[in-house]
Amino acid sequence: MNTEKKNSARLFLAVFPDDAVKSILDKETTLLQKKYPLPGLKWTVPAQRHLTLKFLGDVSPGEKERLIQRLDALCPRLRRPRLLPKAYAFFPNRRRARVLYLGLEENAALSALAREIDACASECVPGASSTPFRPHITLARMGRRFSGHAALTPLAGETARPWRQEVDGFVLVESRLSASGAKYTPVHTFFLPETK
Ligand code: 3AM
Repeated sequence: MNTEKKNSARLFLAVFPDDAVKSILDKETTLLQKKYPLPGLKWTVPAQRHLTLKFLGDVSPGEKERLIQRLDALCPRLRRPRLLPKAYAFFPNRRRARVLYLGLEENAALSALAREIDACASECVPGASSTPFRPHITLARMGRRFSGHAALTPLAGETARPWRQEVDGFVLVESRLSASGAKYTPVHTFFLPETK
């Protein structure tokens, strides 16, 4: 294995909720946990909840440095979008759900931010995943043996308690996988200019 490959890190770009939103998500998720105490439903921990803007996969040190430089240079030309919650839903669908998430509103500013980041990231990290952008915050994951899909039916499409967050930046995060789940470490923060 060459050194670049050996030193690569599993990275993604994400927006983390601010403290007010974190607290709302925490309260809402606690209510859901009480309402749906289903075995095999693994709830995300509050500090890890985020909106993924772009999953990059394994990134070499050289690619990482180039990406940070390019995104830092791009940020002053980007706009701050708003995050607004929509409804609870499932990936890939309710019957075969592997993920329970809170869907976010797909407004033009948020799509534009994701598009600009995607273009820049794909150029700097040619092997980056090309999964379409579906703004969401993952709340729980289902293990292979999870059998509570029918019990979760009432939650599909249920609208969430409203909140809003202006996105003033985003973070490059390293994800280390282990048997006890993923551990996230922030690598670099990118700042978006104030809206005039
Ligand atoms: O929790 P969310 O869905 O926002 O699902 C993974 C998680 O996003 C996603 O990247 C985030 C941090 O791990 N992810 C993991 N592997 C992926 C892949 N191969 C992936 N997204 C696309 N392709």
